Amino acid sequence: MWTTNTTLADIAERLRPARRVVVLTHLKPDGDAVGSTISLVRALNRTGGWQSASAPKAQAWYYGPQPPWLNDIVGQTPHAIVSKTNPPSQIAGGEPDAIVILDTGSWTQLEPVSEFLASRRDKTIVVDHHAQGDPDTSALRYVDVKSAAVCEPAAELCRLVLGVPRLADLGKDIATPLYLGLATDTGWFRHSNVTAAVLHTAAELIAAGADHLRLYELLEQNTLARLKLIARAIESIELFCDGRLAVMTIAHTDFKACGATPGDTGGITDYTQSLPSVQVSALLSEAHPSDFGLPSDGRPLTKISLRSKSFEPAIDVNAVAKELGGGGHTRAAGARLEASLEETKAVIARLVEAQYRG
Ligand SMILES: [Mn+2]
Repeated sequence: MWTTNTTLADIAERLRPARRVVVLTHLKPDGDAVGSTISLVRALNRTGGWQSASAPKAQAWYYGPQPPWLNDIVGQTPHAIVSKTNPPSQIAGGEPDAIVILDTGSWTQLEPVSEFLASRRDKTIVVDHHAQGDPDTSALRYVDVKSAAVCEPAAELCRLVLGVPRLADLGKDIATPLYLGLATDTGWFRHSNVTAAVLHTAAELIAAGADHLRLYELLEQNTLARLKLIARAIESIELFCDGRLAVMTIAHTDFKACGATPGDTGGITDYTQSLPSVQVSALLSEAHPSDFGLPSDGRPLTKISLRSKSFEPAIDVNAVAKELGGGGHTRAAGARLEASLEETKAVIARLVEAQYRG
């Protein structure tokens, strides 16, 4: 069962005395993934103990397509990019005492590190806010599906690790990446997952000095390549289910023609969510197996991003994604399919239609 079996206080208790901690997250890290991992690494490295510049106590690892703002957020904080030529065995630099995975607990989101994790389950801790995950990834789990972002429990974990009374005491360097996760997973505090709790946490983080304006300007800027990609995505819009489902497609040739990368697709589903008749938005983009750490066998691969609005009858896009081996949240979910864009479009139209029929 994908449920909590520990407390944040217990996790903090285990991490504080650890000498070497590896902090992981999902493929293609987003604001919540980078924000939660970098803030925890910073908190752990502030706890002192055995560490030096060349061998820090904690480091974060990333894999899959990287967001363009990654280096701005990460700065000098210890981290590594896992790739075929830079595998975990090479980066680890010694056996970790603990491994923390934030913002996922699904093997499909952890492929580049799955071998590394498989033999280290006993020392692996997951903190997540997704409805699904694989229990055999980790010995200890803290799963809070009510959290809008994993940066909510991650903020509390940082507070406990540092032993400070309030989130406002975390310091700007930890508060800023945490705020990034809250802001991006809620669409800058607009989506249905906004709660009093997430706004309280955001307020505390701003009190701690979180540089919210710099984050907004950094995250919400476009490159010309991305703007051109958005134009192509909008050009591709097709409506299904009496106008309630909008599908956009991005082919390899679109990425190439625009000079864009898979990292440029974030937030594009919001455009069709602005159509009054549309309840479910799907963005289908042609992907390379290597984006997911998979070997290429020549078969087509399509990445699927799904969003749904909350008006009735609300559609659970997590249920749709689950049928394709993916997952996420009720209003935002994703999956990938070994099929062409056209085939995937037909599959999505059929699955969403089935949701309406109940
Ligand atoms: Mn998240």
